[in-house]
Amino acid sequence: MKIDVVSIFPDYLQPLRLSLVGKAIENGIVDLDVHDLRHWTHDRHRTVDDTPYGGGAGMVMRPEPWGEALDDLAPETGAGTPRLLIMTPAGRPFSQAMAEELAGEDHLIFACGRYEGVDARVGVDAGKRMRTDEISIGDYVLNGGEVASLVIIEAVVRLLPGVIGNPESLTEESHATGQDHLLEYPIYTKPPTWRGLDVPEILFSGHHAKIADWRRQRAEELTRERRPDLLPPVPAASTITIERAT
Ligand code: 6GU
Repeated sequence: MKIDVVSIFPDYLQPLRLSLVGKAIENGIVDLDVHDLRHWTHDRHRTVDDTPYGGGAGMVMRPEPWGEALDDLAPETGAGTPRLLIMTPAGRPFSQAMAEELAGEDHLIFACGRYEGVDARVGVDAGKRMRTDEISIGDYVLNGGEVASLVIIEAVVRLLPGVIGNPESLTEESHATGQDHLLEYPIYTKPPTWRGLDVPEILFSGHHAKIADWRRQRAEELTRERRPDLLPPVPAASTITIERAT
């Protein structure tokens, strides 16, 4: 998978060279290029931002450097166009389902906005040539899209074949699609007692069906408590008419 990231702070993406994603790059599973948006500026001050039309606080990223960057990174090739992801808190919410979808792509381009955001015409123009989405990683505001692109790249790359040693760990975890959308059950390792806290007895039983039942129950409890929004909707109680003798 080819991944291009465009940012005015390329160093923000350095953590991708570490750990699992770093190894995927070393192994050639991922070809990552981080680009400085200022490379596509032409003035002495390498300007990327300006004041918003219509007034208001903060600065907006000018469209020209973005347009040129995307022209260079997404050349017209016959073999499928890249997928462009514009990072913005106003985007569609990122999810595990989206990570799984993106893991099937050959080429992703991440556009990391800063300031109040990128001129709205950049996405419209890019959308004429490639599949373009504005994506948010949650309902809070970051200073820029760099950390959001780190999050998405990590979530996507770990799904690529050969990145995670034991592929079973991908299917069991929280939010994996096909897991009934439950949070993961609590897990334990040695020692059996630690600071007065015991590992639940059932886990020593060797009774796999009972353990599976217990885990399922704990997962449901945890989900009901923390993320009731993930549970299937409770069907409306059917209306029963009680007839009263007159
Ligand atoms: Cl993608 N960008 C910024 N700046 N803030 C965010 C975000 C993205 N997702 C959540 N908050």
